[in-house]
Amino acid sequence: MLRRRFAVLTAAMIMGAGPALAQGTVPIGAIEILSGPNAVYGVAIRSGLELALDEINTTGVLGGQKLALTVEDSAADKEQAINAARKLIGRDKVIAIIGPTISNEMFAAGPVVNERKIPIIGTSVTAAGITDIGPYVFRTSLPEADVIPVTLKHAMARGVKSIALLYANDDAFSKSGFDVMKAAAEKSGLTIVAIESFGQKDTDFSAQLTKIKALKPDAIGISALVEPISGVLLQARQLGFGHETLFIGGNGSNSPKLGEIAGAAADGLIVGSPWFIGKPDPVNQTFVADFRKKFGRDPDQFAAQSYDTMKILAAAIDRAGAADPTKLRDALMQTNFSGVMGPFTFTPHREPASVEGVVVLVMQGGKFSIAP
Ligand code: 1QQ
Repeated sequence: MLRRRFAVLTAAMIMGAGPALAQGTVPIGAIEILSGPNAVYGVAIRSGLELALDEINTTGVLGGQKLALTVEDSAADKEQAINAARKLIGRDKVIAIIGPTISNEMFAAGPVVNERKIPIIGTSVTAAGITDIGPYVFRTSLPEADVIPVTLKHAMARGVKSIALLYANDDAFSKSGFDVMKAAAEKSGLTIVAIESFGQKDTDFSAQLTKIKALKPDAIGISALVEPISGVLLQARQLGFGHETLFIGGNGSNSPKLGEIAGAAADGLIVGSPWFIGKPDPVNQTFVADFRKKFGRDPDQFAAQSYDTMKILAAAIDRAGAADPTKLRDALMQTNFSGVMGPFTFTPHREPASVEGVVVLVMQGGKFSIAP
């Protein structure tokens, strides 16, 4: 008995088994922002992944193996995102990676993962060009190019004819979202009265806002992450912008954090989203109830997207029939899933195929509801 145990131990040691994975687990990784001002996105995403994992691991994948998820913090830093990818691939031998949280990080870490031929799936990245990184890069989040035109159409139906654009010029998502806003505004015949930019760490936007105020646009489109957008809104109210000006956000403002930081200054802002907490279908209502039960708070769009993505990944692992990244890539291409976001398939370029579910939301009292 003793001898046998010794033999097992030695074999494990000879094989160099490091911090060994439990037998019969399938290692997967996630790279998310869990610290710093943008942690609100990554923490929501991690929660969605965990809730989906609970459900998946009641039966497991590949005939009963558990999915073992390792989440690395990228802190919104490109180098840290790259290191996280290397760790997950080299140390944890993951067969797929979910994340990173923001486009800036994906443009840095995506090429590293793609080169190793490991599927990587963004659940929140919306800049143009993400899946151009390579054939192993997928996303389940709708690009801004699919969402912003819907938001602008809604604004125009409410009588908006002129717009000023304001964006963070040192972040890939913010810049790309601005490009989309500008192109969509031009295409739909809106008059662009001003284009102003700032750095994402800036806290004083008064020069830009003062200029814009003198031009009296019907709307201001802001492309930035949640902290700078909140700062812009707070300062705009101080400078006397009232509700005669419609504030229009992009994906960065799809977080309840907007209301937490900006308070009433965010009231009235509209934003397009592929998901809404009040979606009445039973799949979504069960998700919302289960999420509240597990975490004691409401899910947001980012949690909904990651919840579906984990299930899309688990189903693809089963279809692949083995914990094999190349087979998994092919199996992901065959995705035909119905989740809290609605029906989901990938285009041949590994983007979400359907934009039908986009709704325009309005922020009021810290909560989003369907914009009237
Ligand atoms: C991107 C985004 C962010 C708002 C995700 C959190 O859309 O970086 O592409």
